[in-house]
Amino acid sequence: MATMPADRSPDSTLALLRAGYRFIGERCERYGSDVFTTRILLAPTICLRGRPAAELFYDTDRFQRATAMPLRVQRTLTGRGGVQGLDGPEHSDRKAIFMSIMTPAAIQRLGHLFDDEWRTRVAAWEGAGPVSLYDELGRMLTRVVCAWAGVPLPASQVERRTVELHAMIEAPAVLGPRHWRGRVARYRTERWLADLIERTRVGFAPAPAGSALAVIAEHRDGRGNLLPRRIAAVELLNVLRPVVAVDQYLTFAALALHDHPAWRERVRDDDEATEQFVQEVRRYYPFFPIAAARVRRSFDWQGYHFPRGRRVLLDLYGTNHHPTLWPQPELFRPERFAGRRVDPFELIPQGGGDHWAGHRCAGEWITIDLMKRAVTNLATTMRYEVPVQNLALDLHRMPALPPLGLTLTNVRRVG
Ligand code: HEM
Ligand code: MYR
Repeated sequence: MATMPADRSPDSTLALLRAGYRFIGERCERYGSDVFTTRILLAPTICLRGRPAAELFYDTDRFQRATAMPLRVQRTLTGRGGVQGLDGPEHSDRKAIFMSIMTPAAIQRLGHLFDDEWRTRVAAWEGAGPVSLYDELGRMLTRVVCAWAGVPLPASQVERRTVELHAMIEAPAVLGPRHWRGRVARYRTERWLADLIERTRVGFAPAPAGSALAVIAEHRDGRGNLLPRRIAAVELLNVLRPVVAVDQYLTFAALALHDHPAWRERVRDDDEATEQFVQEVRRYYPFFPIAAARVRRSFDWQGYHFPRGRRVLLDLYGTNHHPTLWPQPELFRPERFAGRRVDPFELIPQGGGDHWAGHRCAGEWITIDLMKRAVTNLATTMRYEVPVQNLALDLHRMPALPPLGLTLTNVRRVG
């Protein structure tokens, strides 16, 4: 058995938090290997990147999710007891809830709500001062996802809930106050939604049929039991929070249109070009950095031993920037997707493998649909200027928010 290249540092947790998106990639380049071992959270951890590694990582015979996610991520981003940490039949039962919500008709309904919201907001931006696109998109998506999911949200609560949902997304990989704000936000949001689930179940807050609220509140597992209400709240939050997180991709898409103005013309009335553009935004820009699992039973792979119980991290960002898969990965080139069939392990910003059988993101189609609508809206329904501002992304920060969220000025409606 070969010895895995090893990072010699006694513990690399802080190095990972500091290096951010390039942590695994830099070391792979240093060791000339897409597999290496290091110590994270004081325990030996195997890091992987690339297509073959992604195929391995999504093999549910070899990997499990139970106990894989660090507690600091569960207490902020994902919650505890939700779909992300389940395996086997329990995972299939829970995942089916999410996938049943993702029908083409439901995705279109969400899209129409988003387009309507966009029309209203562009009218408000016209003649107003500078617009912080990221902040606006956060509030827009909070309103839209709550309406779509059947969650009542008075206008006076939009700002507060947007701030809380953002706080959870910004917290998992930072130390200090930003981390603690995420924990508090999760506690408060789970309480809000657990209460709503309860009121829905007893008939005080009837949920529209087929909405995420109705489906999650009424779901019964294989034994006929309802989900405990705290778990139901975690799962409802697993719909609300990530839809709001799409605001980051929409901001990245606007940045990309600004940096590559020729694409503003190309995406007009051209669905294929819009799709290529959106796929390249998902590939190129940093968002969800790493997925985590544990070895379920010992096995050997590519001459290396993977012992039972070992934590394994798959570099999603690094796989999307792998030079063998994506020639000149640091260039933003949507045309690389023209005529290319992308298999389930190559482009993995939202995880790889199969949506139903594995942990691939349940919201991938929604994300792509909202991104296409945003690109079309930016390119066809409005004109605006992007004043001089710091638009550099900081790959050391996870997530790598645009520093001040992209300011637009002089917004005018067209069409
Ligand atoms: C899982 C990314 C949007 C719902 C995941 C995973 C990633 C991811 C990386 C984990 C994959 C793994 O563990 O192997 C993203 C990104 C998004 C996004 C970058 C863009 C903002 C959404 C949306 C929804 C959603 C819009 C709406 C419902 C979920 C759920 C899971 C998940 C429920 C858990 C799936 C499971 O464990 O089986 N997402 N996601 N995500 N995502 Fe997303
Ligand atoms: C969601 O809300 O589920 C989707 C988007 C979240 C993006 C969060 C990015 C930073 C996460 C670092 C976590 C490391 C996991 C091992």
